[in-house]
Amino acid sequence: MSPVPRGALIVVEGLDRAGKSTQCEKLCRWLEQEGRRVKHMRFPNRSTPIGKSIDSYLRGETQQEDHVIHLLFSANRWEAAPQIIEHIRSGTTVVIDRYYYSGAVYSAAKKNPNLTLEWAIQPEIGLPKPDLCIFLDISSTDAAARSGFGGERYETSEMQKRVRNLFQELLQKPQNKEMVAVNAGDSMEEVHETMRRLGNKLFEGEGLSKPLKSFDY
Ligand code: Z5A
Ligand code: MG
Repeated sequence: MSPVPRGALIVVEGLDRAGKSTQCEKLCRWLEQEGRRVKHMRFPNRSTPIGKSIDSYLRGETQQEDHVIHLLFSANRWEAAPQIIEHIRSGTTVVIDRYYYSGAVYSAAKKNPNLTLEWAIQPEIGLPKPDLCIFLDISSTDAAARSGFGGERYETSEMQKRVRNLFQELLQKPQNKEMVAVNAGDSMEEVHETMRRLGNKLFEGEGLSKPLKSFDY
């Protein structure tokens, strides 16, 4: 009996209101229609004890030292890592709304001199590495014009500009070849169509015949 082919690990990243959650939903629905098993996850996962601390921090109800909250975001991914690996191994494709790329850039964007991008990326080393990371790129002005912007900590245009620059920095790094930028200013259907194309390319390529990698920097 031939082994079950592994699932793919697909991450959707971008600024607040770039359309990540909308596009993750659409991508999952399309993958299911294509006959694939799919698990939709998101970070922060606010349902765990660590996630609840993150949630109250993001709502401004509690304070945390910058490094502490950074490590909590990372721990929130590490606590899910065994589950991600098991889904992929058993043939389920995992679609994740935000992952360690957000982890690194939001903390580094705080301009704390002791919390650089290089420092912020370290606790993420060893996490399951995505086969594809779709970066939904949108200007902070366009993102701010979409409904719901402004409710949580970090949702200021200055912070969003720095976050966008840091995402661009990650895109340039040779170790992040799985990152692809997509214009998130296009219509929802256009963005979805581009993402379907990227999905088809991934499933038709050689990459998924190789084992899932661990993130290395
Ligand atoms: N954070 C961190 O610091 N460290 C970490 O490790 C992680 C996260 C993982 C909460 O994240 C915060 O946590 C976040 C980063 C930080 N920063 N802040 N603040 P979150 O993921 O829970 O929440 P969010 O990212 O603020 O934003 P969001 O609301 O989830 O945005 P979205 O998912 O990208 O957008 P959406 O909900 O799909 O769409 C937003 C609206 O735009 C909605 O009305 C849509 O109908 C509309 N929309 C979507 N696409 C389009 C297009 N193409 N055209 C027009 N309108 C559209
Ligand atoms: Mg969202």
